[in-house]
Amino acid sequence: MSSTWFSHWRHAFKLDPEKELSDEMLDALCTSGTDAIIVGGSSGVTFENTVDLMARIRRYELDCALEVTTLEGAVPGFDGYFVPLVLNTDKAEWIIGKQIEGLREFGSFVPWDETAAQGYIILNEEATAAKVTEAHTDLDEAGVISYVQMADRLMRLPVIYIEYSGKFGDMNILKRVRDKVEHGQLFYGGGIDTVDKAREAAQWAHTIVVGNIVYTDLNAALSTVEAVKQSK
Ligand code: 1GP
Repeated sequence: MSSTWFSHWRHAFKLDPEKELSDEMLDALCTSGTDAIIVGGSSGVTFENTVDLMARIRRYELDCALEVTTLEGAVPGFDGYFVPLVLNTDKAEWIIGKQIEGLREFGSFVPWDETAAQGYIILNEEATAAKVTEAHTDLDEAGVISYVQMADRLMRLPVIYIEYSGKFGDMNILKRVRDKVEHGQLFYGGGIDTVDKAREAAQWAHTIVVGNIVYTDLNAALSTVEAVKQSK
């Protein structure tokens, strides 16, 4: 795995700018020992709510990155930027189209050294991102591996993101994916809401991402950090 600004991340919280989070909750997340906060959402992301959340996270000393999913939500001032490419869709706009629109408009402002593409493989059909992008989520193991090889070997993307957002995924598939990833950093996200799930996913993924549970059970979300720290 080559060295990047996010190489050391084992655990990250993903926060949605559209969702409400009190100062106390944000403080608990930012001082939990997690490596980073990723700001991103599948809908309702605006310049205003993204700037607002960034400014609140910036008071803390931890990495804060933006997953750029809309043009209006592309806000300067983050430590790093991720540009998602959804690989398992036939809709070219999600693989390269929106990204080209973004570069046409903002290409000269991109901080390239702190910007990385993520090869998303979305595997939960119920996830908003799967619906929006019309992702082919019904892949068998060989299918998933072929996307991983595309992302990691052919496209040499710095991040391979196995995304089950909203549901805990198939850990056997994640294990097989890990065996195949040679160059990129393997991110896993989806349904991590207990210490055990965090530990299991962290066994195979380089980086685990914890999202939804932050908003429904903060203590459970915080416990996932400890699971990863113990496995370091
Ligand atoms: C979402 O991968 C993240 O993009 C995390 O998933 O919200 O299910 O934790 P959850």
